[in-house]
Amino acid sequence: SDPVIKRALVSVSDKTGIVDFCRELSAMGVEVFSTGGTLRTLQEAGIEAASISTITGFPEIMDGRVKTLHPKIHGGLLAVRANEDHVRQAEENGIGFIDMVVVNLYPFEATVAKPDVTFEDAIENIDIGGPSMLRSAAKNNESVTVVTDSADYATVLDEMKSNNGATRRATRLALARKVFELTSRYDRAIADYLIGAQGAAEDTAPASASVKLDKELDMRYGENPHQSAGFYSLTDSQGSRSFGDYFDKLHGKELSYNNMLDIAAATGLVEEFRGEQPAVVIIKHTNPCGVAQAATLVDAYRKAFSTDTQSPFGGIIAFNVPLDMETATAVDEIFTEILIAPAFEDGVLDMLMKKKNRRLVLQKKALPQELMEYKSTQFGMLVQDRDSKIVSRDDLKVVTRRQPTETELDDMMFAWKIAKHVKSNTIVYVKGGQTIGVGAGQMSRIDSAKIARSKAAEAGLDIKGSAVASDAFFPFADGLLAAAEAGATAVIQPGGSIRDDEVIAAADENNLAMVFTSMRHFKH
Ligand code: 93A
Repeated sequence: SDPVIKRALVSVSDKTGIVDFCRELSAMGVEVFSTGGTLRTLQEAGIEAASISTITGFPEIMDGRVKTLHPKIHGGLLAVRANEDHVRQAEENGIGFIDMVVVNLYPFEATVAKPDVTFEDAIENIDIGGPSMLRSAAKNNESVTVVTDSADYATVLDEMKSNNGATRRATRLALARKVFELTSRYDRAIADYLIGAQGAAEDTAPASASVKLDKELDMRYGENPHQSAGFYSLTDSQGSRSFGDYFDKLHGKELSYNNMLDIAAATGLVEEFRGEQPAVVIIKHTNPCGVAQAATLVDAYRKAFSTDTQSPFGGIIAFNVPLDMETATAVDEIFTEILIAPAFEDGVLDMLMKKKNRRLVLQKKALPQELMEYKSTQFGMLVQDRDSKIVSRDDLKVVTRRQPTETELDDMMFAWKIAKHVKSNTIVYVKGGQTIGVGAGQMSRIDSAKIARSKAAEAGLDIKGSAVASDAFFPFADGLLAAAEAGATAVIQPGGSIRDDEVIAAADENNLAMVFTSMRHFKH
């Protein structure tokens, strides 16, 4: 039969209705035990209640962090009444059964919703003892009634009155379910808050409350001639930024919608090589079709171009150092839409301006890595921090038996920087500071790998001894095996697949050197 409720623990932050509820419990002969604030409220209303400390024999300590966390409480809640051992152990340890728990929690969500909440305030409002009592009581719903919602006070009282001071099993089960729904929501809210705090600790800028857009450039059309378009400068919590702040178009036709996207892609990638030896980035439809670094800019250009001698036509080329005459002359042999450089050496502009349509763009300064990035959908705008992080050599974790050679490490780091700027799924083969094959934007990683390999073959480049980068982990060993078969000897990838063990074993079998970056670079 249903257990008669004799002893109740009452500990509530929200004291709504608690006085009336306990008055009735008391009238039915239920002994009420309470924590500090609740006890005061009840006693001030003239209700007979005792301190929880009379059960625990312990004071509330550490600013109330520890008030009900005690075996005399949890033993009293969790003991299975029908279990002889439990009953004996309760007796031996002076534990009395507790038949009812009335608890609502520290108002965590309301606290963190306050605009001026401090981190300390949020942390102090994580209730530990409350959920513990709720969960103990809910687990033992066979014998214990747990009430966490003041809306249930009346129902519970009515039932007790009509059922000899006991609740019914179905009611106890429903109340127990309510507890676990509450505590899972509660923990979710805490985790979400900590995700935000973690972002702040990692120094990522919070998204602005509002963004203002102002038309900066008219465009003849959008992605296609039947779409109208314009370019807007923006102002957000980080200040204002516009195309004109960073770039000067020195020559050529007006910039198009697609040009702007390609300029963003080209400068994003070339900036990875700022301050390093000369680097050249050739972009087509926002993806790099050739990237290289060399002792001279003209060599870097020749190497980048050799990756793919078809796609650069009508492409965009960006340089990390001033554009010199020798390189400009080499570039002039093919038709390109835009050349972007941090400076143009003497005479170079005059020479390049002979082609009327080719746009020449000066990048006046670097785009700050901490700028937030916007991307629009038909239904609103997405805001995120730039993918400004890149691992250093020290961050790489070698997971294979074979350590990478210095040359392999150089190529892996180079490939990784490029992979970050290629649309996912991304596979990039690199050898000797030059892209050998780039596989971009495929729905399957394997297809990207196939494309990268066939691009290398088409360009007549030797893929043997190359390093391969993958923007996200290889889910299975097959992608890695394909790279090994193609001739790659070193692999750089984030790692983190549940099949990493298989992937590593496959790498070892093929004598590959593989490193994990623990950071992926999806690009959509
Ligand atoms: O700080 S706690 O996590 N430590 C505890 O041991 C504990 N026991 C109950 N918070 C604890 N409580 C919570 O105190 C209850 O969940 C309730 O929200 C609140 C009631 O405190 P008072 O009766 O002092 O107002």
